[in-house]
Amino acid sequence: MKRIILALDVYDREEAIRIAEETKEYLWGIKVNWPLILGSGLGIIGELKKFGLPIIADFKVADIPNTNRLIAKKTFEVGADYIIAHAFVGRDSIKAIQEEGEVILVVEMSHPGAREFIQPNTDRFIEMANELKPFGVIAPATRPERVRYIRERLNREIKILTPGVGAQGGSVEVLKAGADYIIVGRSIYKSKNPGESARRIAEEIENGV
Ligand code: OMP
Repeated sequence: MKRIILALDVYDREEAIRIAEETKEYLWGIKVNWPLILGSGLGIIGELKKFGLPIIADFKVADIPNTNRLIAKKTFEVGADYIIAHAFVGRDSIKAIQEEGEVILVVEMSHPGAREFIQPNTDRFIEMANELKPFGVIAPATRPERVRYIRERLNREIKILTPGVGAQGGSVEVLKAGADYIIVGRSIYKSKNPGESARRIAEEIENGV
């Protein structure tokens, strides 16, 4: 089973397409964030769809229900399969996105600052996820013990996607803590040979997890 999601955080359209082409055989999916959208336009989502992999629009949506709905509608229209949303805006805002398509909910982030406001509320975000049943949740590969904690409390059918592998200090070991997928950006797209870097990570997963 493929378990790598490429975080394609480059600005340039040609570079993004080249990296996707070189790495696609090792990926479960491709995650598109603001840097790529701002650099290449929303149409890049449709272009990346031709690789046949799920596309996650990482827009970290965090607005009132109506604005969340408008953002989600357009994002799914152009071909995204999933959209990442912040939980702290409340159930009504998340339900509005779910009326348009599949959500991935942020329950805890990977950076140190996540300890300030997000981590103290993770239990409540997990509860919310169990109730709203999104496709998956975001949890930190930088803190495998937190991924284990979240896995123990989250309904089995909800996937855990973990960013923070490589550049942020996390490793593929997080899969043993209960993550379903790892999200990897810089370790792949900044390397001299993205295809080879993705292959190595896939091999590490196959050998060790
Ligand atoms: P690298 O640190 O370069 O591997 O990239 C990680 C990717 O995951 C980036 O696109 C981040 O925006 C994203 N991310 C995090 O790093 N931490 C989080 O807590 C959540 C995300 C995310 O939602 O994907």
